[in-house]
Amino acid sequence: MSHDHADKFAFATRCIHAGQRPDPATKAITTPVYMTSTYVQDAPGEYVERYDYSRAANPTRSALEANLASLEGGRHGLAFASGVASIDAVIHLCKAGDRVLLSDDVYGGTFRLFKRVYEPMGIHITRVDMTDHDATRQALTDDVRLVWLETPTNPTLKIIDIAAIAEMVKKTEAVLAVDNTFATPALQLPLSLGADIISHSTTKYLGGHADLVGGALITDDDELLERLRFIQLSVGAVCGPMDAFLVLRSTKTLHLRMQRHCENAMRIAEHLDAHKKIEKVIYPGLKSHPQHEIAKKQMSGFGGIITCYVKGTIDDARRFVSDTKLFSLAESLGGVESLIEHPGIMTHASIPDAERAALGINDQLVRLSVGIEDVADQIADLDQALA
Ligand code: P1T
Repeated sequence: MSHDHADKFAFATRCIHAGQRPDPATKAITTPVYMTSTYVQDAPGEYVERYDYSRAANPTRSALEANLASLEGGRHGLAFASGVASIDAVIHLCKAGDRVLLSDDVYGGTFRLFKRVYEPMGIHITRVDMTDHDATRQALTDDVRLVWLETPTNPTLKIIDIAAIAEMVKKTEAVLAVDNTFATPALQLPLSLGADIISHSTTKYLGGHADLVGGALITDDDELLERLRFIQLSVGAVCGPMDAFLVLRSTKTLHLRMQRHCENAMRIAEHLDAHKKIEKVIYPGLKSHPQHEIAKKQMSGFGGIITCYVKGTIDDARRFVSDTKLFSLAESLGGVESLIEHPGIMTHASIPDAERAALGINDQLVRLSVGIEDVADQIADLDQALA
């Protein structure tokens, strides 16, 4: 099946087939890893499609880009060397003097890129709690050219109503970019809700096996594609062919993995919610989550990430994350294996103390990336560590 015909099919079928076809040279069913830097030209400037040099295009990367575009319901994909490289490409749509409106709770590295790399270069940054629509509307001043949000947010799992924000942004000159890393297209389709660009850290669920670092952008807009493709070619942080192959291999099972991540996370969230050593659990699937109704509306599942506040002090939280055995103490998320971490010390350390405190990223906060192991084993591990 060529990707030209893939969009007639349901999500699970597209996971496996979109963007891929038997290799034209041999009919190999699996897209080969094209380890090549360049392509032979018949005459100067005469080459196949866009294949003149591998920074511009590589067939393995092209297959991944088409696959991800199809899964997100967009027409165009671009694969990058990391999630932050894909964010960096979007920021390049702005120039000095422009303003970016950023959701207040984002991955620490995203905050660092906007605040510490681009703000000193003259791009203004406003951060706002996008669950507060009045505040967001007020923050959408005339100079805003890019609105960037994550939902669910990292790490406090706020759910932002993408359609509501898109409606506000449509009335302005800004572009709306949604980081869909936590939900993935298996659970949430931001383009269908009005986003202009989707960003991914493919390091996470799309890669799914903790064996690569990568990123991607998806858009349905031809003009945005041309601008982003030019930035990708010029800046050069492209996804290499081996990493593209690994992500492509992983998206074949994305629908199944996400289903299990969601099932296990729901069980664990309920279990921790009733645990005497846990102060509070944040999981979009719990009725107690402040935006549970929005999550039900815009997501088809609640994801594999749980955050919780451990009772006691930072030492109790440290002991919890250090004493799990099945849940490995590590940054990152979205792999088949369960991970646990302390955002304040680890993934969100680059956010200033006062801002972290205001967001609720405190000493007691622990983040779980619930893997697809047996849920009884996962629960037993968390219980023994809490005991
Ligand atoms: O690590 P990289 O592939 O560059 O992706 C950055 C990134 C972008 N967006 C979101 C929502 C992310 O969570 C990340 C990376 N996050 C972690 C490493 C983490 O442990 O939260």
